Amino acid sequence: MIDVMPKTQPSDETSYDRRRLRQWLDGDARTPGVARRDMLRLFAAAGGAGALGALGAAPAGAAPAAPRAAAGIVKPLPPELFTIRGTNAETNWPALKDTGYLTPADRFFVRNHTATPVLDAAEWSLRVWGDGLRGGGAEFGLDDLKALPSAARSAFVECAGNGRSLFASQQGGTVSGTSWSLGAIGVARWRGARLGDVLRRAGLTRHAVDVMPSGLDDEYVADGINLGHVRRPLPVAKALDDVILAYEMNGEPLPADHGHPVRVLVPSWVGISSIKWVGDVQVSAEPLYSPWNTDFYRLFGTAYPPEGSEPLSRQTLKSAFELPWNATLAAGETHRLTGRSWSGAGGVRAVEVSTDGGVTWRRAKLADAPRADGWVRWSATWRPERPGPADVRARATDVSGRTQPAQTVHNDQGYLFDAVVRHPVTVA
Ligand SMILES: Nc1nc2c(c(=O)[nH]1)N[C@H]1C(S)=C(S)[C@@H](COP(=O)(O)O)O[C@H]1N2
Ligand SMILES: [Mo]
Repeated sequence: MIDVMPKTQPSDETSYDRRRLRQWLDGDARTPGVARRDMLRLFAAAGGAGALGALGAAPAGAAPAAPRAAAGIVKPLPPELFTIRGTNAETNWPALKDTGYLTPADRFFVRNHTATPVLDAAEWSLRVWGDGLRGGGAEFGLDDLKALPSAARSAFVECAGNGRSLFASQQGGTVSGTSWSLGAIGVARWRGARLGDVLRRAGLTRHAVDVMPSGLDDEYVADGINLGHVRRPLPVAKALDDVILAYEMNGEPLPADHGHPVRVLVPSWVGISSIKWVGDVQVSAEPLYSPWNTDFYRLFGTAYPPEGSEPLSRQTLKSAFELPWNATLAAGETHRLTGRSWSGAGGVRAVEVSTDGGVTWRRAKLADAPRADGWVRWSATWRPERPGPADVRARATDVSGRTQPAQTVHNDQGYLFDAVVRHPVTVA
């Protein structure tokens, strides 16, 4: 077992993305047969919740009267642990209190474009193919992957749209997509084979530029248009750096909802990179495109070029309290507020808390050292005196020196919300 994976080559994600953006501008990046107009409409339709406007938007974290079973999720979804949003299940933050560093699988959020397929590990195999390989590619069974040296890493999986509802409830914006509060994240210990080892055994050449894993779940059909299997290209530099083909989550075989028998795990990147139920990996000497790196998972809006930003890669910086939305706290008593903060840019090194509407801030006590790809747990005490409505705020600073801003620049699909969240409470 190797816990720290050596870097195989310096990451050149940025130059890669620039090149890909040029090709996008040249018109090479379209999803075949689907116009951008249609894609944006589809995206709005696909979120399950439709457009989230300033008017009529539910406050973040307010659980609608939801049915207890989300179509297509296998594990139980008790209401104290999850809020169901269409085909997805959001973790309720209070359910993470006292869970320790790792998120137990029974309360880890689920984001499914369609439904969880129940796959037989004995029947499963992974095909690696494409013109970035020499020879005709290769096929790996689960035993083949387990015969390779294993790598393990504690890392978050977080949806790029985590916190999306706050664009509406806190900033008055209108965004499309699943109306997540802050619970589209979990941290697990993932173990598997290095994607790099598999690619090299399959005959990787130096001409390869992109690697595209594809899921075995049903093809994603939105508004009558079939977008194919969920898939998204990765630059080969990232694929060789720290990506795992994971067959274990927290020491157990991967559960069905999280990709059994094997998922891709791309540390620190947006959740869509971590393809579940992976069935094949295309290795290409040309840049690859899918709806998930062209029309989805880029930033669109007035602050961005008409063609959108570069494809999203690393996650941003966020904090959340392990407290119900609109929690009631007794006046004149000392409360221990707890929460977690995380960053895709190498870990969180400081967290401040404000209980007076952002006028004064004090250092939270950190329970963890900064952890790349993970979160830090923290706590702060508060003795509210005056009854009435109030809010609590947490503001993280990561090891790159970035601090959560007061406001996030708007983007139409509501990705990467990183502003300080005003978490409402009632003092009684
Ligand atoms: N095959 C497949 N992989 C997928 C998805 C999917 O719907 N199908 N959803 C993606 C998205 S958008 C996210 S945020 C993560 C969620 O992982 P989880 O359900 O294990 O929490 O899986 C990603 N991988
Ligand atoms: Mo996601």
